[in-house]
Amino acid sequence: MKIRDTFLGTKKSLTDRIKEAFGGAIDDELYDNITEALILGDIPYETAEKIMEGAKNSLKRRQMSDADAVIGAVRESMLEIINNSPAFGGFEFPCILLVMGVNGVGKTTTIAKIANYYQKRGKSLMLAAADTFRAAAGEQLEIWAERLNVPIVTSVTGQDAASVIFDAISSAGARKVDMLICDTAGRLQNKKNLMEELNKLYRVCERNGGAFHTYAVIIADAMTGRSNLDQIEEFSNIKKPDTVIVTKTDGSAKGGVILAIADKFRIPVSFLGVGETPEDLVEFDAREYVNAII
Ligand SMILES: Nc1nc2c(ncn2[C@@H]2O[C@H](COP(=O)(O)OP(=O)(O)O)[C@@H](O)[C@H]2O)c(=O)[nH]1
Ligand SMILES: [Mg+2]
Repeated sequence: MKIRDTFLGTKKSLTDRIKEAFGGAIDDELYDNITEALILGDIPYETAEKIMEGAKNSLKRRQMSDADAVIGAVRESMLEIINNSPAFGGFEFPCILLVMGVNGVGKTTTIAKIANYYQKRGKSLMLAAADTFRAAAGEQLEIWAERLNVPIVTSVTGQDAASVIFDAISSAGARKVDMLICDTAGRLQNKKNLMEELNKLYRVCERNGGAFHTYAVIIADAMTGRSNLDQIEEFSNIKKPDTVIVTKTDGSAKGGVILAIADKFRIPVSFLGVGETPEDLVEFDAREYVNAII
């Protein structure tokens, strides 16, 4: 699957709405209509306004006034917002990825995808099952590890996640693996505990990682749209994530959450999840993404 085949719902609705709203004149009504369409595509109001400001300016400058010009201007303005936010520069090896995100967003599946991606590029991998809260979470990761033929440090439900990660780091160091990917819990008894726990896990990685670079990777589910932003904000309070991976872009998801991440948090998006198998991961590309949504 290619990025251009993602977010198809957004593309149709945005493009159609702009064409429908276009009565021949570029006026405030048209701008309002487009802003509304952007918001319906999961773009926060302030970001939508920013996009429209940029689009208005470029249309004025170039004195263009047809529907395609409007679409082009909106597209360029979106691209500018993403390009103003830092781009993902890749992981430095050896590294530890601490993968965080609410239950069900696709953490465990994405770990299999990342492992597959880097394995294909000649890197040695190891996994750590540090989601010890949810029963069966560890087994799910073990199944992936077996299929991908990647070593895993397993755990039992209720085990201290920090001790799992601690063991995994020593094992990864001894085997000299290039990348250790740690799964974490998406839910604990309460929110405050979860944030404290993740903070602790991050510190365990930093303190004991030695030569390993530690990256906080947050997984966001495109299907849940803007409600992801609250999660990212909360995680940012403990540690600003180094990168976001957006999953489930293959369904009827709206694409706006990526613009929101760029505009509000300035966290680079590295990959998009485009399905349920380990192969279903594509590198994020700003222009392809913008072309996919409008
Ligand atoms: N369509 C689609 N489904 C996905 C994607 N990523 C994960 N899933 C599905 O989402 C569900 C939850 O994934 P899981 O990895 O268990 O989430 P976790 O609770 O965050 O670890 C599973 O059914 C996955 O197959 C994706 O990119 N596209
Ligand atoms: Mg999981």
